[in-house]
Amino acid sequence: MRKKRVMVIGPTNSGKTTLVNALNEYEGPLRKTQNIIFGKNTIDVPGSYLENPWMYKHLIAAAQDASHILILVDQSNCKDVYSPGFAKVFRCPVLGVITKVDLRPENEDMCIQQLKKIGVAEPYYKVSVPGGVGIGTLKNYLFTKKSK
Ligand SMILES: Nc1nc2c(ncn2[C@@H]2O[C@H](COP(=O)(O)OP(=O)(O)O)[C@@H](O)[C@H]2O)c(=O)[nH]1
Ligand SMILES: [Mg+2]
Repeated sequence: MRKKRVMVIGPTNSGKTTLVNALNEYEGPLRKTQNIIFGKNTIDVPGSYLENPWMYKHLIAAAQDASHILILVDQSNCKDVYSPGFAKVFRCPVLGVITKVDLRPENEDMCIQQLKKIGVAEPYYKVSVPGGVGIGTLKNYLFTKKSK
């Protein structure tokens, strides 16, 4: 079986590739994601898979290789592209992540409401990559082996 990775889902421009690079400790240039990119620890899914419900089958197929799913909501632009209850289709743990928390703090409540509507359980992780906020916490949670 393929190694399990963290799959990152979110609309175009919500900070998926930036977050994936931070989780992989990659500091090179950003490239727009046209296809699924398998990183060291991550699966970066193009926003179009989410924005077109007929492409959900690709998300669900890619999720077979996921240890966790991160569902991103962008605090700087919290347009609602998710179907209600979307998070419930996955078998592995789903975490809600609010990205770009350095921008538009007044949108925080709207982002939280959106994650609830999607069916993601709290607590939610708040991250800002340039601010270095929340990345360590998320990495610890995702990559630290828990004793069974
Ligand atoms: N201010 C701020 N900008 C961010 C943050 N994360 C990503 N961005 C910017 O948001 C834009 C889209 O990011 P990208 O990772 O390519 O989004 P993707 O389309 O979801 O993969 C880029 O210009 C990033 O530099 C963040 O935490 N704070
Ligand atoms: Mg991308």
